Amino acid sequence: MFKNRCRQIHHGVFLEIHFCTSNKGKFSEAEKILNKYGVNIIHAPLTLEERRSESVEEIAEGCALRAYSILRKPLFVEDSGLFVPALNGFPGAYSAWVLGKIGNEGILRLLSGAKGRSAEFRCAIAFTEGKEVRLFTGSVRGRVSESIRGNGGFGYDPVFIPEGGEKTFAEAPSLKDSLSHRAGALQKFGEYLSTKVK
Ligand code: ITT
Repeated sequence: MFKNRCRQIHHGVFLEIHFCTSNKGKFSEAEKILNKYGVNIIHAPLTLEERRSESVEEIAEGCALRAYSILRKPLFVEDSGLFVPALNGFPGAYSAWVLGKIGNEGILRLLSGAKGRSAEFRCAIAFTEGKEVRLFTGSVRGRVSESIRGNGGFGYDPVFIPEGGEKTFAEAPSLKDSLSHRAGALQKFGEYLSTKVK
């Protein structure tokens, strides 16, 4: 079924894949990028239990298989997190939980007086049609700002400044669209989907 849908791209019809996520911000970023590759994504707002791991790849892989057991359709999930070396990689795989508990204010508090403010966003997309799981990863380096700035984006965007810049992702959403961890992984995923139809 998936292959038939892929072939339809040649006749101007979009390929459709479900994106299982509870995060609307992730969904709209993915939609913008994958549309450029002729892929139409359908939002499946599932909240999937995540396995305990430090690795976004492992978490995404487990979630993809769990989601497939529910949906039984070609789908992808995405796990991401903010890794801060001065905090030994925290919040990392616990990013969603930490944001809910202490917010960006809490991250700034944890870093007051820290030796460095460097940080990295990592993202892993896991795609499955039921059997194997394919992974596509992306990352972006930068630093945690001194204050919360900007209204765009979501999550940690108001405190993350990408390398070489001065504005947070929340202050420069179009910059985020081109160089974020998610953009990197989505571009690789889009390329893969394009080659599948050739
Ligand atoms: P899922 O249903 O897709 O799991 P989630 O929001 O729980 O949605 P994760 O488990 O991957 O997502 O947790 C990632 C956390 O890191 C979450 O709090 C996000 O808000 C945050 N995050 C991820 N990508 C981000 C980005 O591009 N900008 C800012 N914060 C981000």
